[in-house]
Parts: sequence; C-alpha cells; structure tokens
Amino acid sequence: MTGDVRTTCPYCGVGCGVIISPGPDDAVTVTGDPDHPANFGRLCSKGAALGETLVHDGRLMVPKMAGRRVSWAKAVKTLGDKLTRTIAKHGPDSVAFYVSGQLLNEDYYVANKLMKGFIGSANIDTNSRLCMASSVAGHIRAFGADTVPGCYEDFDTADLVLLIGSNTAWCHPVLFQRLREAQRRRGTKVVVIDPRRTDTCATADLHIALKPGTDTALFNGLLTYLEKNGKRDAAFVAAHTRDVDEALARARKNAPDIAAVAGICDVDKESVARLYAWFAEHERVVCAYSQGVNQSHRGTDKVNAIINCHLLTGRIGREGMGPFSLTGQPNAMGGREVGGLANTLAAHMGFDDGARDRVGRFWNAPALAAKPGLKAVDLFDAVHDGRIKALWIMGTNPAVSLPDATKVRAALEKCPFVAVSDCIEQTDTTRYADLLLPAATWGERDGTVTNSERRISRQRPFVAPAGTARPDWKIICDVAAAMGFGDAFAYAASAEIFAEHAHLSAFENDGVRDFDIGALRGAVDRAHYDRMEPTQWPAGAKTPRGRKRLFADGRFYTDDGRAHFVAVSLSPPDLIDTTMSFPLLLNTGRVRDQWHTMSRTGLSPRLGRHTAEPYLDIHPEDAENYGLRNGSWTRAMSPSGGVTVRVRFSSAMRRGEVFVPIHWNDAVASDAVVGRLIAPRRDPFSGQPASKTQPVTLLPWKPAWRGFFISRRRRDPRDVEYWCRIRVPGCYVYEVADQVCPTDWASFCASYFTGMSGETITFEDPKKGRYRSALIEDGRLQGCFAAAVDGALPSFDWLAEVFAEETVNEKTRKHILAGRRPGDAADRGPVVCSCFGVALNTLLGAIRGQGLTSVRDVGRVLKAGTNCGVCQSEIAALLDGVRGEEDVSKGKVNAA
Ligand SMILES: Nc1nc2c(c(=O)[nH]1)N[C@H]1C(S)=C(S)[C@@H](COP(=O)(O)OP(=O)(O)OC[C@H]3O[C@@H](n4cnc5c(=O)[nH]c(N)nc54)[C@H](O)[C@@H]3O)O[C@H]1N2
Ligand SMILES: Nc1nc2c(c(=O)[nH]1)N[C@H]1C(S)=C(S)[C@@H](COP(=O)(O)OP(=O)(O)OC[C@H]3O[C@@H](n4cnc5c(=O)[nH]c(N)nc54)[C@H](O)[C@@H]3O)O[C@H]1N2
Ligand code: SF4
Ligand SMILES: [Mo]
Repeated sequence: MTGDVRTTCPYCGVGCGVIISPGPDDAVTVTGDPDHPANFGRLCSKGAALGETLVHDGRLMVPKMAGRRVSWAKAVKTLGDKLTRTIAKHGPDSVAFYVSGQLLNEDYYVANKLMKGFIGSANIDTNSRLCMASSVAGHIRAFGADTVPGCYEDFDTADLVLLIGSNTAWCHPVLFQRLREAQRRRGTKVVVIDPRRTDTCATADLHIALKPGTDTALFNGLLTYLEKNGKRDAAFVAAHTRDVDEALARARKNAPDIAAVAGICDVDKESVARLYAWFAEHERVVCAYSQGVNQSHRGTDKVNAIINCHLLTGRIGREGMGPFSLTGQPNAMGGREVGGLANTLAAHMGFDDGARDRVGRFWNAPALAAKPGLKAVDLFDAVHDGRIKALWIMGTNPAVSLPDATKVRAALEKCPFVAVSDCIEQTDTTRYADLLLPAATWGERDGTVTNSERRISRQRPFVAPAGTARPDWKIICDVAAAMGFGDAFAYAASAEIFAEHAHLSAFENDGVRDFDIGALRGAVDRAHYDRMEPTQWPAGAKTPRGRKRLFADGRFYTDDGRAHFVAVSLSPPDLIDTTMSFPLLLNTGRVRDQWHTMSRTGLSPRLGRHTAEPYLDIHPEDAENYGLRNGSWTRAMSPSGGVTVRVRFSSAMRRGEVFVPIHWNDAVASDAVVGRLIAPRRDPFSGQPASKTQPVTLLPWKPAWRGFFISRRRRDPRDVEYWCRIRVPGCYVYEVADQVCPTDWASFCASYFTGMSGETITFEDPKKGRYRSALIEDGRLQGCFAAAVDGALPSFDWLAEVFAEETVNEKTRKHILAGRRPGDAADRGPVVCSCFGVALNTLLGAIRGQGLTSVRDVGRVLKAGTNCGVCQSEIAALLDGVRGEEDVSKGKVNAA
C-alpha cells in the first residue's frame, strides 16, 4: 500500500473508523480515525490489535471439495448445479442459506436477492437471529418498522443512561468510553441492569442485579410508577400513540408496586425505588440494551416493556433520550436493511402483496418468494429432518454458536450437501463441508457496514486477498450465474450492488418506509463510492446527508401512523425454572478481548493473555455445595450436552447462577462449546434463542495430573482429555490435564516432541509425581513440557517469553526447568492491559508498593489503561480491592 486507507473496524456494532497506514517491512499500523463520528479516534483493545490479525495463519486459500483442492470454476459450477438440481427435484424450499452479520451489505444484498427473488424461497436466515431478532420484532410491534430512533450523541447528552443486559465496557468499549466521558463532564447517571456484577458496573451509580429474565416486571413496574406519579406526556400519548390503557392495565396487574417488583426481580426495594425516581426525574434518559434483553424466550416483550416507558413519557426522537438497541456484529444492522432475516423481504419490506409486487418488479424476479422462510433454529431442524437438502453457510460458525450444537452438528453431518464460505480452513463448521469456498476478509474486501446508530460506513481494502480468496459478493454472483441468473447478477464491483440496494430502498417509497438511502445511489460511480463518508440513514430526498434521529415529529411507520404500546406480562410459566436435576441457571456471554469463535482475535498473542482458558464463574458459596475449588475443573451439564472447564470463584455472580463464555470451541479447546448445553428454546415472536438462561448441573472433574506444553508450531494434543490452546508471541501454549497418568513420563513427553530435534533437558521427581522437560536446539528453546500430579507447576508466562527470545544463554538455561525468571520469584499473572502488556501482579505490586490510589496514577506509573482504556474498569476494581484490604487491616470494615 502507498498511502493511508480509511476503513471500519470488523468487530462490534459500534463501528469505529480506523486508519491503516503503511509501516516498515510491509507491516501496517492501525489507529483510530479522528474524523469518524462513531469513535473520534478512539479504539478498544480489539481494534488496536487488528494489525496482529493480518497474518495468514489457518487461512483457507483455495476452494476445496472433500478435502482436495479444486479450481474456482469447478467449485462454482458444482455449487450452482447442486442447487439447481436440488430445486428441480425437491422444490425451492429444499435449499437454504445461513448467513451472517459479518458479511458486508453488498454480500448480504446479493445473497438475499438470489434466494428470495430467483430461487423463489425465503430460506435465508442469519446469525443475527441469535443476536438482534427480538429487537427487530419489538421495534416493528411498536414503531411499525425496525427503526433505532436515536444516535450515539444521545449518550453524550443524556442525564441518565440505563444499560440493560449489556456488558458495554467489554462489548461496546468505545461507546462505553464515550459514556464515561459524559459521566465525568456532565455527571450523567448510569444504571446497570444485569444479574452479574460486570466490569460495566465498576463506574455505575447503581447496579440492579436482577433475577435473570425478570426485566419485563422491572419495566412494567416502571410504567405503573410513571403513570402514578404524573409522568405521562399526555399530549404525546394522545396524539401519537395507541393502546396505552391496555399496556397500563397489564403492567398494573403484573407489577403493581415497588415491593412486588422487588420480589419478582429478587432485588432490594431501595434500588428499584431509586431507579424509578431517577427515571421519573430525568427527561433525558437513554435505555440501551443488548443480549441480556434480546436473547431471552421473552425477549420481544422485554424490548416492548422498555419502549413502553419511553412512549408514555414522550421521550423519544429528541436529543439525549430514547430506547437504543446496541447491535452486536459489525453489520448486524445492515443485514436487517437488505432483508437477510427469513421473515423480511428486502429494504425493510415484508411479504405483503404490495411489497412483493414492488420488489418483484424492481428485481425483475422470475420467482419471488411467497412467504417468510425458516428462522435459524427451525432451519437447522429442517436440515436435520431432511427437508433441506443443500445448505450454504457464509461467514458464521453454527456448529458452535447455535443452541443445541450437538444436534446442529448431526444435521450438518446428515445434510446431503453443505457448502461453507469462510476465510478460515478449520472451524467446527468447516469440518462438515462438502465444499469449502475461500472468502476474502477484512482488509481485503470492499463494501459497507451499518452500525448501531444506523450509520453506513465504508470498509476499504488495503491488502490483496490471501491465496485465491474472493469477496463473498463475487462468489454469490458467480454461483447465481452458474444457475442461469447471470444477467441479474452481472455486477462489476461492489459499488454497483450498493447503488442498486440504495435504489431499491427509495423505489416507490415516498416516505412510507423508514429505510431510505436513495441519496447514496450515486455510489454506482466508483469515485463517489470511494469518497462516501459515514452516513446515517434515512438519507433520502428530504435528508440527503442523513438524519440523526427519528420520530420527533410523532409520526411512526404503523398503518395508523401511531406508535403502539404493547401490553406485556411476566406470568409464572414465563420465569425460567431450574429443576432438582438441573438446579443452577447458566448464563453465557463474552469476554473482553475475544471475538466470538476466536477465528480472528485468537490470532493475536496480545489478546490471548487477558483470559487464557475457558471457565465457569460461580459464587464461592455455591461452589462449596458442588465440591468445587477455585481453579479446579467442572463438568457442566444440561439435558442436551456438557462442557469441561475451569472453575473461577466470583462474588460477582448471584447465588444459583453460573456463567460460561461463548468463545471456546473444538478448534481451540477439548470440550468447551457452550452451545452444546443450550436448549433451543426461543422467543415466540422473534424466534431468537434464549441463550442466557439454561438450567444446568455441575460435577467436579478431577484430573490425575495437569500440566502444560509449549511449542513453536501448533500441535493440538489428541491423547489428553482436557486441553486448551493459548496464542502467545512466538509460540502456542497448551494447558493439558487427564484422569489417567501415563506409565512413563519420558515417552509420553517424547510424543509431544515428535518431529522436533535438539537436546533434551529433564527434571523428574517420581515421588511427588512431577516431570519437566525442555528441548533446546542451537541455543533456541523448541519445546517445553511440565506435568504434576499435585498441581505444582511453574507459571508458563516466563517460559513463553523465552520462546520469543532468539537464544537461550547459560543463565536462562539453568532456570528453564524451574520455570522461573532468574532472580524473580513472582508470577506475573494474566494480562490486564493488553495494549502495554501489563499483568495483574505487576499492577497489584505497584498499587500496594507505591500506594497508588487512582486509575490515573496507575497510568502514570505503568502506562496501563492509557491507550485504549478498556482495562480502566478492571484497574478501578483492583484499586477498590486493595483499598478494601487496607480498610480491613486498619479495622475500618465491620463484618457485613
Ligand atoms: N469483546 C467482545 N465484544 C463483542 C463481541 C464479542 O464476541 N467480544 N460480540 C459482539 C456481539 S455479536 C454482540 S451481540 C454484543 C453482545 O454484547 P452484550 O449483550 O453486552 O454481551 P453479552 O456478554 O452477551 O451479554 C450481556 C449481559 O447480559 C446479561 N444478562 C443475562 N441474562 C440477563 C437478563 O435476564 N436480564 C438482563 N438485564 N441481563 C442479563 C449477562 O450477565 C451479560 O453480562 O457484543 C459485541 N461485542
Ligand atoms: N450460548 C450463546 N450462544 C450465542 C451467543 C450467546 O451470547 N450465547 N451469542 C450469539 C450471537 S449474538 C452471535 S452474533 C453469534 C456469533 O456466532 P458466529 O457467527 O458463529 O461466530 P463467528 O466466530 O463470528 O463466526 C464468523 C465466521 O465467519 C468467518 N468470517 C470472517 N470474515 C468473513 C468474511 O468476510 N467472509 C466469510 N465468508 N467469512 C468470514 C470467520 O472466520 C468465522 O468462522 O453467536 C450467538 N450464539
Ligand atoms: S469498540 Fe472496539 S471492537 Fe467495537 S468497533 Fe470500536 S474498536 Fe472495534
Ligand atoms: Mo451478536
């Protein structure tokens, strides 16, 4: 590359602008784009580490059939023929696409057009079903369209922000920083509503640790309270809404007063009272919500319970207020716009006759789908029972991320033909593919994404695709041509697809549909597309440069133009009940420095150090009942499956609830696919699975020995029951454990060193059951193995650093088997600040030793937290912890 390239981060829905600049030796530097309105130059730890992920490790470089390389021509023809023949024999509904919020608008648009307009089925659904479907359904019920009314600026100017079921500090870090800035600048109050005390709570004014699933009661109670306390905006409600009485009647019955709500939600009355009083007091309120709301078997009702409160108070569409759904993936929003969900047609139109006729004419479609298609879980059920016979998966890893993952795998196994487009060769899903298509990925692809605030930004390429990889839109159009639809898919570039998408949004619109980006149609001209600045839709004839907010005029997209209150309730069967056999409630979600199934973040050594192993968080008092110790292992089980993970004690958990992150999968760990545990229970309106409330039980899993293995090359163990891989600079670390001890450690270890050469140094203490060995060649450490039956192991941190060093000197060599840095007694612990590699024990040492008292002090002394800032909440919590220890030692704290 020659000059700077402005593009967009490929991770979360904040949609930050990044600038890629050429660096020395073909490297690039990644910085935040100061002019991008989503981030104004900021990046979080994941964004800042993007440069490290531009390696070709594990990339799928060429198309493959049954594991063998084939030409693109053959791959495209095979897939085209397969689809055509299956459709001819079994009808259009016998084929399906399962796509992703990680595709660009252009990819998504052509995939949707091919399925719904040319194949004649609507069996195309997306992983956004697992993510945003309840928000979509809630928006449509209330507003008549899937509209996010507000924008990020509202977080800057609100007086009160509720973060509901959102771990914003970790999942939308740059937006969270923006909110923290507002807290500092104007004293914005922040309330977190989440069963767990997450990092997001560290700087909140109030945390409501409600019983999972009870949000509807909390917001129904709020609605009742607001009405009782004269907070209804009578003029707005009368002129612009309907069904307020039904909603209020239901809310009153269900959540009559604060005491009742506190009981249902299992929180103290004072917290509920404070939340309600603050909401009543502050005109400028933003309710931002994410997966704790959406991923529920009553997620759509939760969304409407929240929206109802904004409608009653008329707090919508104006500066600093409104309900705000935080989108997860970089293009979760765009997928909704093109029509990637099975129950929408295209450009925010449904399957009514008018829309079908309009879209059919626009596409000149030979076979427009007549009715909605199958939603994700149903779609995979149809694969399982043989109704769907050919499936094309693009940019998602359903073998990991769908509920009932074991059944999903069985479905993939049974399906007569599975094609997968991915950029990574070995994922849990690609192993079921009959045909693998190498997709170009971030940095290589060219198109647009839409973020949480409806802002469409460009992703621009700056490197050539790896191997023979091609952009998804191109692959889809080639397959369409092979099916005989070449004329309708003859785009020379993604710009032409975008222009068509923009044109369709404006086609016979006249302001009746919210999604209108007609003003961007000029993008058909390449130069125009290249220059396109981040734009918030609607960007039609009236507001060609985009619009920040909608609904200030009180006009909605329902048939009667009014917003609809929705009467929602939370009756006892809606509460999630555990049983005698499965007495704990499993909650699932994300960690700070990993992204989904780790195919990209897993490549970054920096990011691997924040949370190295899959784990289960549990309250220490619960753990006791299950015979679990901190750092021991557990087998967590539900009726549909299990995982084996490490136990972490956490007082941030409510009693009776446990948490397991979603990221680990068979490509990085022996048995940590949390989707295997989740029952496919889903919301009746949105079809979104309830991924956050699964009854489970726990058993201790007791290995006879544990250890680790470090190697320069990847070599996933096959002969141990437990393993997980951690990427660190220059090498791979494997944590391993097994229930059976090898009879001979030396030969067991030798099997790990197979194929490597060098001099072996060994230490063995048979009495204590400890064994350590290292392989050194030409002064370089090649492999390292340590095992112990009593768990007494050195930390691998320093050893991993030795791998990064060029040569091992005499002094170091002596310490290798001890696993300890010369002259160093302490283990540094996990990395807290990824940007500067500052580890936990270094932080604690400095805080205690130098008496540091603020995040700023820590930053001054260690630099930690001074770049992207996402670790600031963790540092604040450490400071609190140390302060607590001091208070205890000074006798300031009485036993609680
Ligand atoms: N680091 C990182 N960031 C990401 C991602 C990632 O993989 N890694 N993924 C992106 C994507 S696709 C998404 S969808 C977003 C998700 O972003 P978030 O929704 O913020 O993330 P989660 O961790 O899934 O869940 C949020 C919280 O919901 C809480 N919760 C569970 N049950 C309930 C309940 O009944 N009520 C309430 N009020 N809360 C509940 C959980 O305890 C959890 O802390 O993150 C995006 N950002
Ligand atoms: N239990 C539980 N399950 C969950 C969730 C939860 O909270 N709990 N969250 C759900 C949510 S919100 C989400 S969004 C999903 C995410 O789940 P998935 O979508 O399954 O996760 P990813 O790892 O993001 O999968 C993306 C795949 O696309 C590939 N890829 C990346 N870029 C490209 C590209 O340009 N083209 C193509 N063709 N491929 C590409 C990557 O290599 C990767 O294999 O998980 C859902 N599942
Ligand atoms: S907040 Fe972080 S992950 Fe999300 S878009 Fe911005 S830099 Fe990327
Ligand atoms: Mo998501």
